[in-house]
Amino acid sequence: MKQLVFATANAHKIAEVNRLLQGLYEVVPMHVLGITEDIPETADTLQGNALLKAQYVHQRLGIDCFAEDTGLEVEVLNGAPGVYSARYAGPHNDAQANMRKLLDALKGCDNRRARFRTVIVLIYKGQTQLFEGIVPGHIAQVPAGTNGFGYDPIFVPQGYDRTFAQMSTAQKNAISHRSKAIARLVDFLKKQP
Ligand code: ITT
Repeated sequence: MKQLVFATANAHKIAEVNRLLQGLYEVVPMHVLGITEDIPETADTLQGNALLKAQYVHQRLGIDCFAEDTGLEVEVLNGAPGVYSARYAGPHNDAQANMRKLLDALKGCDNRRARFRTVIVLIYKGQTQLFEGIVPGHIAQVPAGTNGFGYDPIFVPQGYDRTFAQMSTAQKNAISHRSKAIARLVDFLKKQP
């Protein structure tokens, strides 16, 4: 099977993407190829950070690879935490602290509209390709559910009455920001000779 290197250190992302690409590509996480250090994410856009991660791995290994950056964009917060979602409550990517801070910021707020946005950068045969996936929804009043990761316990996708964390991986994957972006990546790859 064809291989694709995924420039991420996030085991949850690897598991989700593995399921999405099952039967099409073997996803090779960067750590398997010896890249275990943190790649600096110093850009101020999702696209910029995804590009930094993909370029880092491409420069090190010289093979086709992709990276993604995801942000939770809240309407009344003008799109925050957005590109800073991982570090919203501090430098340690602490999901509980991040969710607490967001729920505090929205206390008493009726407009809880939010969306997850994923940007994938693929470096394929030396060319850079971009793919985006968005899922609209809202921020719950309190966390619910134990599946998934990050902000999943407080994000309710539009048309549903439960959080991503109350869904199975298969249910989340059927509608998620990441799966939409991955579907576009797959469309592109299928068209390549
Ligand atoms: P990388 O190695 O790929 O950079 P990361 O965990 O640092 O992994 P991001 O920079 O994309 O990932 O972090 C975005 C933040 O949003 C981080 O706090 C994640 O936990 C959270 N996040 C990303 N995807 C999510 C999803 O599908 N559901 C819930 N939270 C998510």
